[in-house]
Amino acid sequence: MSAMRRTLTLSLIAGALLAAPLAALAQDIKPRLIRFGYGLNENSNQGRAVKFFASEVERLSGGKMKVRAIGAAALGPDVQMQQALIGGAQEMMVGSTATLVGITPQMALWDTPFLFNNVREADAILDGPIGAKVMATLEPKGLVGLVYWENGFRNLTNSKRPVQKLEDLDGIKLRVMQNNVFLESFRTLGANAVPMPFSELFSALETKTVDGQENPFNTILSSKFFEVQKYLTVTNHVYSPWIVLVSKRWWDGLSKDEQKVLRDAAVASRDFERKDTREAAGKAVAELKTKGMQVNELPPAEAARMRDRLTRVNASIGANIGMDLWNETQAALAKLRAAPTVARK
Ligand code: TK8
Repeated sequence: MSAMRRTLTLSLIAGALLAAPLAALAQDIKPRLIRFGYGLNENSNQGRAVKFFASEVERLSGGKMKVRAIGAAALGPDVQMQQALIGGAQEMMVGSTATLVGITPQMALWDTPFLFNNVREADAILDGPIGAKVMATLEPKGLVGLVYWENGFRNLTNSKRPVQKLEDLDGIKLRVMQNNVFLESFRTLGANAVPMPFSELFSALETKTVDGQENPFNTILSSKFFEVQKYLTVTNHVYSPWIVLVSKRWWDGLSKDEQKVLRDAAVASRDFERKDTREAAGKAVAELKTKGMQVNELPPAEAARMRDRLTRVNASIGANIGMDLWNETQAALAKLRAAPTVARK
């Protein structure tokens, strides 16, 4: 090897040695970018909470971590985002627990009709050991669950007729989430239930591909379903949680400090989100009436009939999620219901 070539080789090696720490340094300075997808509009309880989470992450990390919030299902519907997280192509999302049943059957616990009587019960179970146990089933599947947010108690809308009794649902083409409990539940009620991603719902209602759907008051308002749905029936048939998810592939590459930032920001966002969601829900019905929706409560006898029919799916939910989890949940709820409620917030 000539002297010149040796010098060249040496300088190339020296260059490579220098470049390595520089690259590491650059990575330290460049903020970690988190693509955070969600399904609703920016102007919704979901959008507001994602925004809050983003600012918390930035604050807690001193600007070293940055959330890019991408709403309105621009990164795809829930199921597609879940796959992107598992594959590592996207870092975070928030979406319905109901669309996760294909990944982990235990999530179907939350789809049980009339499982929770009120938000106090929902908070206690979701934030307690049972909520954590269900969340933990995601990890071996490539997803890390951080917290549950409130989507809310679901209510029924349609464009055909006011639902005053069970039989009014006969033949109504009703969009449901991509989830067997919902499908079975509404078929049991006599509706023609069709599973469909949320992102396709507005135009399906507009073009009358489906006649109706069910979602919490807030979503009916923020997604402008009042423009294409005349009748709203207050059923509160199930409490829907949302869940904040992280790609496990990506999560495993974070430092302990970075993971802590995300966990802390998630807990703060949960408290913000539930408060905001409950305040907004309290005002949403009046607003929906102003927008022209005709709202009715089911007469108590009809509500009881609906409840009776819907809870017929309970046995199959128990079998799917495992009887231990089912019984543990029922016992925890019984204990909560027996406890004095004076300490209620
Ligand atoms: C938004 C959905 C929505 C859910 C549904 O991505 O699909 O009806 O209630 O909140 O997750």
